[in-house]
Amino acid sequence: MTSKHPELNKWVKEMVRMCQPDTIVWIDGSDEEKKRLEAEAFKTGELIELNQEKLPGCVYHRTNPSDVARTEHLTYICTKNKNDAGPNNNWMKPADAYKKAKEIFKGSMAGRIMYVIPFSMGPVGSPFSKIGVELTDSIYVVLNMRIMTRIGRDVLEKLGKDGDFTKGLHSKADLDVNRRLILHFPEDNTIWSVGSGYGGNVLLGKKCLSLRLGSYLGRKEGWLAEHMLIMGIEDPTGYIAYFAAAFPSACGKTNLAMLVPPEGLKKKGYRIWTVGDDIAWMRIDTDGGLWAVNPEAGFFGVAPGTNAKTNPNMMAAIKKNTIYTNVLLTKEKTVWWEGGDPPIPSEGIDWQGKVWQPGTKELGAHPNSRFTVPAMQCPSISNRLEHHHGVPISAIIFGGRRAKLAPLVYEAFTWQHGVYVGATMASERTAAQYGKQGEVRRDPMAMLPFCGYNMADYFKHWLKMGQKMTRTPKIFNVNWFKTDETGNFLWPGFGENLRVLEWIMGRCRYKVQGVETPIGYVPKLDDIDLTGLDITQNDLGKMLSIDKNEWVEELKGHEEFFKMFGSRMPKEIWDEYKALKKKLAV
Ligand code: OXD
Ligand code: MN
Repeated sequence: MTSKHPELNKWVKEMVRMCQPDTIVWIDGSDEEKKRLEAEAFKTGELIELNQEKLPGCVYHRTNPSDVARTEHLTYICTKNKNDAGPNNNWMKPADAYKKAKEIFKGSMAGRIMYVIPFSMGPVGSPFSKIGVELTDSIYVVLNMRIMTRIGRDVLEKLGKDGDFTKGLHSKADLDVNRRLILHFPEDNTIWSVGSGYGGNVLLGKKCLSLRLGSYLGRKEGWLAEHMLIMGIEDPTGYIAYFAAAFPSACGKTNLAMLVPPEGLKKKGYRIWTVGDDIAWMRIDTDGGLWAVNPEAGFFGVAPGTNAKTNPNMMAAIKKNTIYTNVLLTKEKTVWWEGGDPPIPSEGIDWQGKVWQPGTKELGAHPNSRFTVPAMQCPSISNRLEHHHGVPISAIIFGGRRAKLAPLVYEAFTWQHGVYVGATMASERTAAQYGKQGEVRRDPMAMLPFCGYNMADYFKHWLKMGQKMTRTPKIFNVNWFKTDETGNFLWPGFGENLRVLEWIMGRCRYKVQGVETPIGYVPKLDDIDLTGLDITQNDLGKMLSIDKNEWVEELKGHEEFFKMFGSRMPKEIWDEYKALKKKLAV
């Protein structure tokens, strides 16, 4: 089989010449194809079939132990001009990058099959969507792409004879970390990934296309590709407000996207609708407002810590048709992970294939072990996931993990100020992350590893988008992680976060007032519903307080970060910096 698209056929031929696969298989996306591929992978051991009574349609996979996370130091943006990639990216000259990777790709698929996966990010045919084609030698990749994106015949049909598409090439090659490269060529609409089998590096629709190339295309075409969840909150009258929210990793983004209202608020009649947990593509629609689609069709979530309390909706979703990666495999062919629901299995095989028992020093599941699950299986999924225009965004929420400094919630004064709030986002490292605990990492809009071009230009693009809108979303910042003197969290988090979202919703509908502070508007103490919580208004006051000295100190970090971008940094951001400095001085 080939396609009706001469350019696509020509490119596949060229890549075949380089990678030398034995066979080429065009993926049609059918159920029979899925069964055939699974059977093939069970034979080779690439996949293990799980207990079909307890986990129907579920399979298990282990990656190479040296290949368990995104390798940011091997990820490059290859633009002709180094400054276009910016200080926020690793950079290689396109010609050098192609040459270096070619050496690894050459003959890498000998003895293997090359799968050609046509995929659509966003509903097939939506004006928001983008088409890509990924060539890969991994069945695991095909089966994951099948869940995370829309694949197959419909996509090829939509592409027609001359549609635009992103060229994605992936080979596991020999999985050697010294011969691993994740290369983005925004000027060629091309991605080359070699030497890895880990999701974030190899599911090319996700971080590579939807964020790195997506952000580049977004600037060129006048839209935003963001590392954000999208959720709707239905109030007791049936009105649904949609929010997009960006958090650095380890801040509970997936849990927030599908939270279950706590008892007190459920009685009021609130309901959550999940649109996406990781990526938002946002455009200005004909009404002058910002509309968002989730370009993905599945969730690629972190397993450890996911349980019936932290995320009951996800626990319900992953009971069928799910790919489990690097979790603990039990004797009865079910799965478990640290921070999962009881019972703890008496014995199992860990993510490295070794025997594990409770008390074993090593973890049963890798801290970055994952599940891949169709979004439609989530009980809170919104039917707007398939809507061509997505959802209208009322508020954009930024957040981070800060033990001090940032109050529980505050609202930016204007869009421009909100861009400043996003640009100065930061999070403190937790024990689960490599590096010094407590150290503050700047991660503007949670896009530092994902912005496919110079971040100074990215801030400029955000400012420009604000000027173009007539129904501009409000911008907020939240911090669930403020602690008391002894290091205990002040706020209970999880489902209770809805109490803060309720205030945000009230602000968007001009129903509650804010209290002005130097950094933005915070809630009046009466306006956060504390019913049923063991929190006094005095405690809440502490969570909402602003310590000017801490903020003056924080500003030094802002300045240092912005200076990295030199004269490319937009003046408006420096204006906001100066305005804040002045307010803090009085
Ligand atoms: C992810 C990430 O996997 O942000 O979503 O790393
Ligand atoms: Mn992410």
